[in-house]
Amino acid sequence: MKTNPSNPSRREFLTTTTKAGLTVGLLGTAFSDLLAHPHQQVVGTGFTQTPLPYAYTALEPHIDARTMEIHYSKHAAAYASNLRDAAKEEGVDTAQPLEQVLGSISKYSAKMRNNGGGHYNHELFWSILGAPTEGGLPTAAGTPNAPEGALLKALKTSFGSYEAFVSQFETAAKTRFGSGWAWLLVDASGKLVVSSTPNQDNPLMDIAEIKGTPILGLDVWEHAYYLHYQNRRPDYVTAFWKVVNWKAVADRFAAATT
Ligand code: MN3
Repeated sequence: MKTNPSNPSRREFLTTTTKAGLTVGLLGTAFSDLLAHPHQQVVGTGFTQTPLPYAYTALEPHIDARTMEIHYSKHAAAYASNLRDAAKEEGVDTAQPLEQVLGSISKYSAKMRNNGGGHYNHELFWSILGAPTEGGLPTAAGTPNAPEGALLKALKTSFGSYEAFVSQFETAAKTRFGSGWAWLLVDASGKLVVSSTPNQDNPLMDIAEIKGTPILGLDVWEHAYYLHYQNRRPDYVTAFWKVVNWKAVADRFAAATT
């Protein structure tokens, strides 16, 4: 999945080339194919919820089924619905990837910022979680479901070691005051960086303190953990590593760096 807003989306490219093709009368077979399927080319995050890629129970015992059900079907569903309302009110084309709107979010309303961010952040969050792996923190390449290959190399280059990255990320998640998110992102120079944002902001937004393409995110709003962990956010943050789907993170890393 392409999530880097700094690259023109495939849809944008197709729209542009299709118009150019029509203008100069170069409607070949390929263009005819494209015109026959004009709405199948959105690459990136859409404006509706994608189905959760696993059951509500899949992340037990680290993230409980009741929390997942309420989180996905109530909280995240509301962000998606409110985002579509905001898009309608502000005349935003929902065929474009949401990433493009987030990149210039300062031009839109608070409703768009809160719900566009809320929707994007949760779609990313569901995608980088997966069935628990035993053995706790993956600490080396070769450990089942640990970062490996180019991603592991980049983590070591950027943070010194995998453990140093984990420590920095946990600090960001534990010390975010109130509601927000912790992120691992790829910045403009291709370096991996840890950050945290308040509320539903994220690193794609032009108003973000540290900008880049997020490839891993942790929701530290109380609604994400309170039923199971109550006030013990640090325990939730530590347990998070057991349900990270590193393959999905690696895919996002590859998409953000190619
Ligand atoms: Mn949430």
